Amino acid sequence: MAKKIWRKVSLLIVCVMFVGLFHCVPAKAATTYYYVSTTGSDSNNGTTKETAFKTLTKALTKASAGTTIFVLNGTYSYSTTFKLTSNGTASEPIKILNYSGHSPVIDFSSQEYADSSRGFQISGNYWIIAGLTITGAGDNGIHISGNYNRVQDCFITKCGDTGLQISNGGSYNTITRVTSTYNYDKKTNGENADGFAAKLGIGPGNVFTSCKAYNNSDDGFDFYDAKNAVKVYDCEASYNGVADGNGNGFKVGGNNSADNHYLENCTATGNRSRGYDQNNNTGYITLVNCTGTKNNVNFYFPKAPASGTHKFTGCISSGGASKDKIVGATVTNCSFYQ
Ligand SMILES: [Ca+2]
Ligand SMILES: [Ca+2]
Ligand SMILES: [Ca+2]
Repeated sequence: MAKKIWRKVSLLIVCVMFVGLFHCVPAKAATTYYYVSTTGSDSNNGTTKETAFKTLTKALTKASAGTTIFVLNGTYSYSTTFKLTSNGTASEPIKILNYSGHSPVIDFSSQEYADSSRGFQISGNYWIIAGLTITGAGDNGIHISGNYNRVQDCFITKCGDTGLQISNGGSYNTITRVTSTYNYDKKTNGENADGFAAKLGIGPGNVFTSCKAYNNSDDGFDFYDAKNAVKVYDCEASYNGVADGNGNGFKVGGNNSADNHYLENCTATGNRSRGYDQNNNTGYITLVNCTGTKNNVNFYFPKAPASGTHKFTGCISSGGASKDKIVGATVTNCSFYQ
């Protein structure tokens, strides 16, 4: 016991000796709050509602682990991409939030229509974006290539490509209660703009929960050539497919990548082509309690996986114009149109 106490006392003495030199006790950075208001000024200090910054651009120059930026009501127009390259931490993410009860709109419609014209481009880790309406980006409203980011309670619309896209290795991102709608790539006649995409080489651990994709020109959700499995809970894909768009609700993989995607409690309604579709995904898909209603084809899985079987449980198909195609699946308590 005496030895233990002496060890503690000596450690304390050593710490005291080196405080200021080596910071024995790591100081916990205080959460720092900044405010953005249409009536603010970028020469303010930004630290209260009354002394808010005018632009998110200015507030983001202050962003580091533990920073929270509150955005007040109003429409904020920007023509450049917010490149979120800093990193938060698990315990101190960097947050961009609507101020409580406020519904700010971030309007990118003055952006050039180009692949590089994203609204928010998150290559950093541990960001949280919540409570924003994001509209009119020349490409994706939000593009994520970083890890452990969260987007929640946002409304994304009228972007020139997919509303929210995860690509380039993005891992462990969670997208919750986000709606993505009326996205349309006009110069390619609608063939690319999905509601949500996790495609073209993502990492593991990406999850969509309670998200809605409707009236997008291409697909609702697209996991083409993902390279890793995505999990989807309680999501909805409706009435997608305009002009040259494919018009699938959930396109769960393709390009001979073996990705074992998992969907539970999802609904696909009125999509121009298929409710649940894949194009040469060689992995197996698990669908639990998913419904397809009034799509041209509700469930389209015409090929057996390269290994394993698809697992469809409690799925219901109704009102499809053409028959479902189900091959290589273990089917339990489902009602398909065959
Ligand atoms: Ca594009
Ligand atoms: Ca397409
Ligand atoms: Ca697509």
